[in-house]
Amino acid sequence: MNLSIKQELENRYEKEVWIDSTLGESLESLASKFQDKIAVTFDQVDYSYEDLNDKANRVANGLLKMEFKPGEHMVVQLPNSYEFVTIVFGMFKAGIIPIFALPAQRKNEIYGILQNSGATGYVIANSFMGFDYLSLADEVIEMGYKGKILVSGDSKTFLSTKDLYQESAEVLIENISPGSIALYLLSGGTTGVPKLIPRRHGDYLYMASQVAKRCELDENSVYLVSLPVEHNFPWGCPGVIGTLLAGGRVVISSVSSPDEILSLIEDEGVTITALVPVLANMCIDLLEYDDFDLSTLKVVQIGGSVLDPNLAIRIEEGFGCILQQVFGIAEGLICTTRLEDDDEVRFYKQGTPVSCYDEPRIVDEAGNDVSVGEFGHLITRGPYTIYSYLNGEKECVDEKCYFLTGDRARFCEDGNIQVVGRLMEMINRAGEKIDPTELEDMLISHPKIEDVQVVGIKDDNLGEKICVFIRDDEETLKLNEIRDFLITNKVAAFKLPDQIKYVSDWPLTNVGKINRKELKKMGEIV
Ligand code: OOB
Repeated sequence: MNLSIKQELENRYEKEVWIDSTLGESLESLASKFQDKIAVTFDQVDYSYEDLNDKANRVANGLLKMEFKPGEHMVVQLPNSYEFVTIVFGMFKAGIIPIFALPAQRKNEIYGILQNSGATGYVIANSFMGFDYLSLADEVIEMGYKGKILVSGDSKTFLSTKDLYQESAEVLIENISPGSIALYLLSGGTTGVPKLIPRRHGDYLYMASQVAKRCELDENSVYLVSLPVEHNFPWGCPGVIGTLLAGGRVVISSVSSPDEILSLIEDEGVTITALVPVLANMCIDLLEYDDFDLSTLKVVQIGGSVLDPNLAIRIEEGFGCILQQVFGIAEGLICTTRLEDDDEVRFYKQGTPVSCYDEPRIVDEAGNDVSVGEFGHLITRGPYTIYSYLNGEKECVDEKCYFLTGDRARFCEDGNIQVVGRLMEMINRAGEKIDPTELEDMLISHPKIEDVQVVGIKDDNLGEKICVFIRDDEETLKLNEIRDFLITNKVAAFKLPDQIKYVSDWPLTNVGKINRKELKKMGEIV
């Protein structure tokens, strides 16, 4: 990476683009502007902007009293709750940097994160969804973690988050600059220890407010957090941060289940929520045999993985509102469709970057820009995209500071981007490259297939072979029927599947994306 290019970009962003504030200061001014207006609803209780600010101040003072120091790292692994928001804002105010771990993460990942970050604190709930986090805390201590542990709920051995709120609510904002690190998000890998993504106050505020503009949020907006809140999508795209900046209300669902989500939309008059495709599909299945009044809903954002256009259409019909596609990476770049885009764009494309300072490019293997309409590697730089992970792990940008997304995408004639999958997911069968999405798009049009994934499975002779996974309780089609169907549709012989498997449910990642690495493993089992 060329450091002088980086410096030039940074100077410009700082001067022209970033919001000149910190997350803590922003909450302070939102509280004086919106006062007793409801900021957050959780578990049927409403909390005002002033309440959130007051609690954040208490937490900030409480943390410093517990001898956490500004600049230190704390891993936060809490379930979706109001407390997550108050604690994290308390950290922003005290200058302590939260690392957003997911409740679904376990011993090896958590210990890896604690160790890589040198965290001095680890915040957990005592238990959630039947899992005992106190035992997890014992395990990471056994593995060598030496920092403090704070528990929400009962615990005999560890510190309690309740003690944080005892301290005075006097305003406290450590001397933090908008360009300093506010939080660490986790990279979206499906195995191994996730990399830590540093996001800064000014860049995060800027991104969230840009996405909020795209979603046309205002003081009447009611945003439902349906996904795990630690994920970039529900936290900042526009998520919690963008909604608060617009003066709206955030409703928090404690679990990502269709019945909880649909009930909350009805009960709380939700106007916008964000889902991953699999979860949206589950909601639509439920809507087919259960009635919910979703009339307040204006926008359903879908992102996180490739959305099949047939599902896109069903989402608008099922939810009775506008679909907004969101392509995003925790490392930065966010692209969305606009609410007024036509069907062609809303159903098939992922829109345009939320900032005119974003510089996405599509390049070939040699790093040269490809023409409009051609697929290639999506790389990008911009005011809220990172240049490196914590500890500089692995070079993730090129010489000119473009972040390498690893996604295969193209620019369409109309300027919208279309992301079709991961570059590495191209199946390499005896040297021939096969794009799994091409087969998936074709197979989904078969009347007996409702949900399908195509993955490459390791094979001694071919390198990789093509495996079709169909989600269905019954085995309705045989391999030769699928091959015949593809042949009728003029698919080249080298792209014909070698294997077919049925599953009743997809294996999912921590945030509910289809876990394709797990599918590969399942495909290898004969
Ligand atoms: C979001 O962020 P991450 O960091 O968990 O995952 C990023 C990866 C992308 O590189 C891409 O492979 C995939 O997830 N992805 C999509 C997509 N949105 C994300 N692939 C196809 N279509 C889309 N719409 O997943 C994320 C962060 C902020 C907002 C939304 C999603």
